[in-house]
Amino acid sequence: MKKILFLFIVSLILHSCNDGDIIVTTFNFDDAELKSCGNVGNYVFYKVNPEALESLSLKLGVTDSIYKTAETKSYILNGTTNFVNYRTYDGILGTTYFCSSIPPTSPNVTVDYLAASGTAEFATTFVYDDNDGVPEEKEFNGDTDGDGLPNIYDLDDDGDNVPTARELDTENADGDNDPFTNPKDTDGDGIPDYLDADDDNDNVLTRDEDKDMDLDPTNDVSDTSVGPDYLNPAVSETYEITQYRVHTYKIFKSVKITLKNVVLINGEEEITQETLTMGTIENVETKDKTIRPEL
Ligand SMILES: [Ca+2]
Ligand SMILES: [Ca+2]
Ligand SMILES: [Ca+2]
Ligand SMILES: [Ca+2]
Repeated sequence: MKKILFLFIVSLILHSCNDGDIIVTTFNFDDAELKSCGNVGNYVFYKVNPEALESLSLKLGVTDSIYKTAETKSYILNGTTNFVNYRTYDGILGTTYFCSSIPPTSPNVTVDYLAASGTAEFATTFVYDDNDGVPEEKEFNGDTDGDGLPNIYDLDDDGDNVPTARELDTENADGDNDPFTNPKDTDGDGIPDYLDADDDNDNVLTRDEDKDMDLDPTNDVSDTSVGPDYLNPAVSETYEITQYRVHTYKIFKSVKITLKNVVLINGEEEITQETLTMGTIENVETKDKTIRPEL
């Protein structure tokens, strides 16, 4: 999967309430990787710029499973359970500074801004992998067999109980070592086998040419000189199959975090940011799914 590098450059304007002076400063989290730890009830997101001995961190005491769905969620910063800190230190932060259960005693915090208002926006995106040999961008954008699993994460796209991976160019007939190019089309009807529910065009669904009814049509062979019955138009016995095989797929989840309308406060000093991009965490969560779709 692609790694996306987000450059993180933020210019801040500090307003000093005491004398009306405006101090302009820049802090720079270029190349600082957004990291996270914790879990439901106590999420921590942080990035550290070791050169300037500074950090930007977000604590979220929410009970949501943040990455459950591919959508954008907003959490209100309230200063107690949900808040942002911008801090500087008198020394380099250890790698476990933000994630240890006992707060580290060093380095010391030298400047501490707290944001108790604004929102933290979480944009979660999913990448699916059904490991079926069809590249995600080449999958049909829909649900060929209507089993509720879109082709991008359906390992049996035509629902014939023969996995897509076994219906491509499995013999490497074209010699290019890519099973997706020139996929098999046994009956020559112009529909490749992996999208064809009746692969031999004998008017019996491949799924029903399953004599031992074990949800695997590939092991039912009446004539060994031809091959499995579902690829042999001379054999057209039908068995009433009422189930799909079990399907598995993976979801790789990534999240982009953006702070909106945050007001960082340190005593009488305020830093206001309309939009502050914290960054993206690739593969923040990976899920293995197992499901038997309804036939
Ligand atoms: Ca499907
Ligand atoms: Ca698929
Ligand atoms: Ca098929
Ligand atoms: Ca057939």
